[in-house]
Amino acid sequence: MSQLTAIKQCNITDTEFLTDVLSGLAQQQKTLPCKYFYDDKGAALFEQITSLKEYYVTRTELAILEDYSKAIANMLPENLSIIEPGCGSGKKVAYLLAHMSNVNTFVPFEISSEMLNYSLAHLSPLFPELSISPLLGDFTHSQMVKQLTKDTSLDSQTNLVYFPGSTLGNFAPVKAIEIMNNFHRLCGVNGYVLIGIDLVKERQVLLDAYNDKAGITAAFNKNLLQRINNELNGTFDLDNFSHESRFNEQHSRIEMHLVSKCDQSVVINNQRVDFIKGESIHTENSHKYTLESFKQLAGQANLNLERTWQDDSNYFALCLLRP
Ligand code: AVI
Repeated sequence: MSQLTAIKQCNITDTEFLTDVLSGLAQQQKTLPCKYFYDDKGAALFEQITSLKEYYVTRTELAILEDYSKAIANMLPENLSIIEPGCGSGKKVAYLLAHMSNVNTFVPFEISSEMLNYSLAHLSPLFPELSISPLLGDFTHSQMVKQLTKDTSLDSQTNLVYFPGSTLGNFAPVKAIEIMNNFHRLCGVNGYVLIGIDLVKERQVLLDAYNDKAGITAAFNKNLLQRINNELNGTFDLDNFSHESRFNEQHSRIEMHLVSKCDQSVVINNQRVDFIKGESIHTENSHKYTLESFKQLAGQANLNLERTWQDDSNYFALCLLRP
């Protein structure tokens, strides 16, 4: 039987969806935080995105894991604990665990207790010998991570912080450094960090990955407006917005936007927001790195790049870092 320790929890403050939405839409370049994409419908749409032909990200990372998890395991010591911030369903770590005999504990670290329970239910029968020690909290919240590392026995083990999926790319550089600092804290002085990053590549490949022919990414983007309608009494007409993916050369990132097709007004919780034709709401950034730019970024969190594993086309990299 796998061992399961009690879920450790740190207080999570209200997400303040309404405040974030209204303040984002009050800016000159209207924005909405991408973390709100993932209600049930958004999570299901993202799951569909991961198997789209144009969206190479997930299958490329999984292929790298398939090819190199033995090599990755060989770089790591015995009796390892894997901590996965934002582990979701636990699907990705299962690939890693399947090839590693040196792991005795898995620490799923999630903001959603439902997802934590789901990952436990998924992983326990697959890895009956594994001890699973869930943490409920927000890995982007530095104070919370500080508190959790104090309250737990994480530093009595050798830890690998595993952060796949190119999720780091969804954060602006300053926040990405802060998050890697949190990983530094979580892994401890003798620990390891394994991060999946999406690499710079031909522009059209990037644009298509975020604007697929079947319109799933467009539906994912527009679902954010639907969520505002559902949860904040919004009056968005989804047909009055079109989805766009743009490449921002200066910041080396894909941006997703929702462009207003006409002059229009929308009401959210009794507050009016005006749009002119052609004006956009910037909904997501997905930064694309070179190995050098990523090395520099990680260096600012005092993490050194030790090894990388890539696919043959150099689309994606798994990067092993150490304090
Ligand atoms: C979750 N994240 C890594 C995805 C990405 O590629 O930036 C989110 C996404 N947005 C549109 N397609 C996928």
